[in-house]
Amino acid sequence: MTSTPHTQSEISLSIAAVERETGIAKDTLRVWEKRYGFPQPLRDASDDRRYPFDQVQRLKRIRRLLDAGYRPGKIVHLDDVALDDFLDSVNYLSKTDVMPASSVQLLEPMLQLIETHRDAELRETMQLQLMRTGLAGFVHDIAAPLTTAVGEAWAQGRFEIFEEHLYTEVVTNVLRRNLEAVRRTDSDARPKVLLTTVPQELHGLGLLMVESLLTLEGCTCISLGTQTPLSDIVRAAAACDADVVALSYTNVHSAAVVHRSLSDLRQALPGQTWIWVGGSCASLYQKPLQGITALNDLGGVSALVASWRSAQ
Ligand code: B12
Repeated sequence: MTSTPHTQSEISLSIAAVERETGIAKDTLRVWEKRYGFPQPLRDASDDRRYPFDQVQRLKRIRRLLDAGYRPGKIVHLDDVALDDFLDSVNYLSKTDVMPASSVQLLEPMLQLIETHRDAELRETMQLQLMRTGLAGFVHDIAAPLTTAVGEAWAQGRFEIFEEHLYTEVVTNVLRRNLEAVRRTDSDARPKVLLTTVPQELHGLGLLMVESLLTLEGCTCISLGTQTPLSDIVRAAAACDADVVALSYTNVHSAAVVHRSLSDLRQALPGQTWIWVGGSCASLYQKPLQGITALNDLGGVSALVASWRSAQ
């Protein structure tokens, strides 16, 4: 079967797809439409909203400004030129304040390799960096900030989705290969950590980074990859005799979803099985449950392992 490719101006998304793509809730989109006159979706034959591609792109920019602390009333009504002015100042601040100049210098050449689709050179550059810094240094100084930078570049329209996929393939490949080289063969090393994500969470790079660090800490890691149904996580934890279940949530979920899945899992797992949670959504997990530890970054992984070992 062949299909005619759509041009970007012909593409339109449903409200659910826009929510997924931008992280802006459906109700909020409807409220903004009434209150600020933007977005202005078209209607399909069933009178459902359809959001044209350019409006979705503008919504992504608005989302970035909201994340940077702007209020909707100040930015939702703005046109692309005005939004770009605000974004320039946010990008300037985030580059200079959040990412040290040395990091920008290190990452920008790799971003350019992604942009020009030189995947073999990217793989080679990453492998060289890894040999210089070791696996842990590579995870902290390259893989984590570069992944965030790739997400930013995509949100700003610098990268296309396929370029993000290309990057994901290369970094996954480099991490996996080097992780296998340090994995121990005795599977008795404790803690035994089962790693996965819940259904709807397709992002697995954070998990792979944690797996690398945990393996270097001498843990036994069993990764199920992404999207394991909760009942299967519970069965796998029992079958593998896991001491810890480690989960990763990026910011595609609402606080309610994160909290519900964690409390369901906490109830279903035996009390002695610890749960470690990370990823950008971990900060949404605000009502801590006993036996669950949430981390926003990779800096605390050694301390997590040490606290499990000292409790035995
Ligand atoms: C790669 C990527 C993809 C790949 C994933 C492939 C793969 N095999 O993983 C693909 C192409 C599949 C993808 C799909 C989508 N993506 Co995407 N993706 C990304 C990207 C670039 C990296 C994601 C990632 O791996 N992050 C992991 C790390 C780097 O981030 P982290 O969550 O902050 O975690 C850190 C720590 O907390 C720690 N950590 C993580 N887990 C754990 C666990 C434990 C136990 C511990 C201790 C620590 C820890 O490690 C990390 C490193 O510091 C991000 C950009 C970003 N900034 O994250 C977008 C991003 C997450 N994606 C986004 C979107 C919109 C999507 C899609 C909806 C797009 C679409 N139209 O299909 C889908 C949704 C899929 C879904 N339902 O989950 C948005 C989410 C926006 C929002 N809602 O707020 C982002 C933020 C991009 C953006 N800037 O807009 N994506």
